[in-house]
Formats: sequence, structure tokens, C-alpha cells
Amino acid sequence: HLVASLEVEETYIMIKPDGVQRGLVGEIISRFERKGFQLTGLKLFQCPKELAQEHYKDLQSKPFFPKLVDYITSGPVVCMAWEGVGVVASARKLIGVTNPLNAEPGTIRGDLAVQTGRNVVHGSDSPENGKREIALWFKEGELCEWTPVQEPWLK
Ligand code: 3AN
Repeated sequence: HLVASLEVEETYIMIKPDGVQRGLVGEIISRFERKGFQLTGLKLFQCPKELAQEHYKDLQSKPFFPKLVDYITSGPVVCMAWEGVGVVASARKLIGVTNPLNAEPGTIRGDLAVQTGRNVVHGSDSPENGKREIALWFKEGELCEWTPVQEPWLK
């Protein structure tokens, strides 16, 4: 159950290798853009094994952990940082639940995916993890703080 906060937050969103291979990059980015969140970081990136292991360290003891690391490192991913009021929980709503077969139509996973092990996109599960993951995936100088010209329309 997700309740969006009223705080300005940051979240780490990543299009996984299946999303890139299937040509879904534009479709996925545009959902966050159209919602009204602000993009502050974006890159195509081949993830090394050590980084995938660090990113998913809370799942280390799960039986699917080695497969998960193989999947995330199997091809380039698109790394994104998004900012906005309540963005962490709201992005999780836009993404849909972990198993795409249970994800609501209208969500990214509900519309575009079938398997849990190929669920096209990642989104941070808390504001703390949003900050942790952005720091993990982006280097200093790769993020861009900017003021949207049409600010009053969306805030
Ligand atoms: P979410 O990505 O929805 O936050 P987590 O954090 O529980 O879900 O799991 C992280 C990732 O691990 C999922 N996106 C999925 O790729 C993989 N995963 C989770 N549960 C399973 C499972 N039962 N079998 C295979 N892969 C899984």
C-alpha cells in the first residue's frame, strides 16, 4: 500500500536490459515525464557485476540473487534520477507491483511485462534508498539541478 508524501524527494529509476532490448526506453521515460516529475540524471550504462550485487544487497540471501545479477548485467541499462513531490511512492505506482501478471493495467509492468524476472524497470522503495541508489549509480557531475521554465503549471 503506497501513500505518496508531500516532500520533494529523489528516486532512482532504471530501465533494465529487457526494456532496452525491447525498445521501450522512450515509452518508459515518457510516462514519468508526462506525469510531471523532473529528470535530473540520465545515462545508458553497462553495469558491472559488483555494482549489481551492491544495488541488490538486501536480496543477497534469495535463491534468485545470482540470476538477478546476471539479468541486470546482461546488457545496457538506462539509469535515471527523478525529482518531485512524493516521487518515490508515485513512481512505484506508475511502475506497478513486482510480478507483472499482478500489476494493474495502466502501470508500466501491467502494460508491458509478463515475468517477475523480466519486469523492465526498477524504482527505489524509499526516499533513503532513492538517495543511496542515485549516489551508487551516478558520479559527481552527472546529475543536473535545473529549474523548469513552466514551473507554475505542475507544482
Ligand atoms: P521491486 O523491483 O518491485 O521493488 P524487489 O525489490 O522485491 O521488487 O525485487 C527486486 C528485483 O528482483 C525485481 N524487480 C525482480 O527483477 C527480482 N525478483 C524479485 N522477486 C523475484 C522472484 N521471486 N524471482 C525472480 N526474480 C525476482
